[in-house]
Amino acid sequence: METTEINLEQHFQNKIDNEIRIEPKDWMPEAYRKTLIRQISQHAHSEIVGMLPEANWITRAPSLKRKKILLAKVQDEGGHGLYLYCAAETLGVTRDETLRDLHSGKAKYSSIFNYPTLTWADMGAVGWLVDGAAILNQVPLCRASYGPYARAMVRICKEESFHQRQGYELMMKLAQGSPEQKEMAQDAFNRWWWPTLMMFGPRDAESGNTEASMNWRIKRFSNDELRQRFVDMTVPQAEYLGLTIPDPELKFNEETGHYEFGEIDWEEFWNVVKGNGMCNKERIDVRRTAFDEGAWVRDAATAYHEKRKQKEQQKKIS
Ligand code: FAQ
Repeated sequence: METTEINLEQHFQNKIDNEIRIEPKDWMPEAYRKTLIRQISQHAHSEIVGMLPEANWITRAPSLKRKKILLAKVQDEGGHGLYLYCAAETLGVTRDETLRDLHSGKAKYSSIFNYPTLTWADMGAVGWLVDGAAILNQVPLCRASYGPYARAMVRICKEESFHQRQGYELMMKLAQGSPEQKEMAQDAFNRWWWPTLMMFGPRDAESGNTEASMNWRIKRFSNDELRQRFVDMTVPQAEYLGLTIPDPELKFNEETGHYEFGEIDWEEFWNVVKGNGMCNKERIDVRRTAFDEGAWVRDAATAYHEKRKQKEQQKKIS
């Protein structure tokens, strides 16, 4: 490494260690830039693919109020995707490139969105559990070292908090409803519990990116730390709803003050990540179709931009 590069790297790491944000025009090591592009674009893809399992239920929501809530939530997720694609663009990658990687299956997105939403209770379970897990993972990202990512996360977390609450409220209504409604809530809980624990990523021992991401203060907590936090937070919430946690090994450890839980099916996790989950193919097909069918909007926006540019040039000449 050249002396100037060592100095630049030292200066960069000093900024990180002193909690000074890195901004798009600042020097940064290539590996830092690449890891941010990887994480931010995967995060953006998760948001827009994450719209699909819930969008399936908009037309079937049981009341106008629930329909409005669900519509607003799904729209928020589209917005989160946009902020995150913009944040990724500040690192020198185009939106076309990131989307191409999603459509070709090269880019990952969260495993959780490859599970089907079978009943209305799934809308409660997704909001309560999936958004609950997302908040735990994302609040620390508001302090990520890269400015555009951290700032995008502030607004995203505020909206996720509303998403989590509406999910819990929906579950509460079902859990306090008729025996059939309670059974529906329990069934959704049973199906979403384990996939939600997988959202936090592989065990720390198998998490290849954590060490570097923590040194760069992109990640503040490891996958296992956040997963444990989620279990500790969610078990009392489930108890309040009168639902049973689908894990016979779950028990509270008085000494550590934490819940111990059963083994996650890591084979299932990696299978879903590799593209073989229940809905992987369907999700990507829908995204590709939406992209192709939206080509006319992008063409119209480009043509309008060109027209405006020409008009401005003509004004300058005359
Ligand atoms: N699914 O070394 P690590 C949401 C991959 S947004 C698929 O531990 P890292 C909002 C990982 O990419 C949910 N792949 O990786 C919403 C890596 O592969 P690579 C998304 C996974 O980055 C709610 C490999 O495994 N949230 O829910 C998963 O240090 C409701 C090794 O893993 C974010 O993206 C997984 N679950 O830690 C929307 C938050 N886990 O890239 C709609 C930002 C790991 O080396 C409805 N991201 N992999 O080929 C992060 O915090 C991190 O990237 C982690 C993974 C924690 C996800």
